[in-house]
Amino acid sequence: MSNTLKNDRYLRALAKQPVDRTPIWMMRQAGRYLPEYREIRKQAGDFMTLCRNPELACEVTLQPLRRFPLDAAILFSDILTIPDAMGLGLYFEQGEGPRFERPLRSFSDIQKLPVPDPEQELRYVMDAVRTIRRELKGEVPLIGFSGSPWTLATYMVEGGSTKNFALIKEMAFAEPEAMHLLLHKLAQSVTSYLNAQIAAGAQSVMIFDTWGGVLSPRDYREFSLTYMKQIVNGLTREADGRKVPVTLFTKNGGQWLEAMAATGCDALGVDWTTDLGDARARVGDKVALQGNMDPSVLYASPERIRQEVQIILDSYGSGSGHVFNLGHGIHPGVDPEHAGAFIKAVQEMSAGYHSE
Ligand code: 1CP
Repeated sequence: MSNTLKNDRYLRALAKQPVDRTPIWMMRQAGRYLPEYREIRKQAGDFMTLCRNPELACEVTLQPLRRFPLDAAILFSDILTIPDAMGLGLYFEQGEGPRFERPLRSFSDIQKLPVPDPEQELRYVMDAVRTIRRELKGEVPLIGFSGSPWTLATYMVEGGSTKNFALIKEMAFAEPEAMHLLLHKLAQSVTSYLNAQIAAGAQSVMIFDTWGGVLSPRDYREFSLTYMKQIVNGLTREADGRKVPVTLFTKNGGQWLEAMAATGCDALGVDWTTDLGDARARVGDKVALQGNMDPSVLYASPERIRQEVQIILDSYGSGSGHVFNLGHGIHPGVDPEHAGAFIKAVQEMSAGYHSE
């Protein structure tokens, strides 16, 4: 596969190489805030039909890039494809978020779980990666992704989204052996899934640990970080003669940035509850940083959005190693014009922080 990129600012920033301005992409940049996404989603019927169709998945991946001058594309899929491929039966109830038909209830459920073969049960994801790479025509890099073992386990044990994490924490504390067997199988599954995405053409990968932040510091290391580290160690780190950077993101994980950086990953996603400049001072030269505007700022006026962009650029300071992003996914109710104002602000205002 040809590896020449017209715009490689995102990969250069992750490698802390000089850039002309700070690259930007937005978590959940393809999705419900875009009317063109809602249109395709309506045609497809449901969300998983969209994910399972490589042409449609490619189309919605490219939608935000047609509208905005973003510096990276992210595969349109979901973190819950792995549990689905393990046989749990993923479905979406209208307006209710993800659910599983067969959540994990016992040690024997976990013992029976297979580690999926990405080119078999998850072939539709790999086909989407191949299609998107072809259609991107080298414009910008493609980001592949997965959930972290802990985050996937929360959905698999709870049977869907949860507010208090009662069942998963009961398992962690009352049946640690079962918990660890599940996390071990998920770490193996995520490693082969991400390696298959890299083989199919993903030029960078990100691990979303959306729920690591509900754990105590000790439990975070035991149940989440250990397994993300195993994954980082098992990933293909180079493809077509270029480094494939790995970004770890633990939502509400600001207090653990040093420990996360020590896993050997290339970059950390930072949410808005941590000051980016403090984060930079703490991790030093070890990793690049991605973030970290509160997605709710996009409800405010373009002027207010610009102010916030300025605050974040000042906080990180000059030099490479920063990928601008939201601290979490863009909300479905945001006006796409405001997203456009945000991206424009980063592009216009960030050049002064780079001397190239
Ligand atoms: O159209 C619809 O109704 C479905 C909404 C939707 C979308 C657009 C879901 C269901 N998933 C997605 C796509 C998605 N999910 C992407 C690709 C889009 C892009 O970024 O451009 C990605 C990277 C994800 C990742 C994801 N899914 C995470 C981790 C990141 C995060 O936001 O914290 C999580 C936790 C999920 C689970 C999930 N899938 C869908 C929803 C609504 C949820 C969240 C459920 C919950 O809050 O517990």
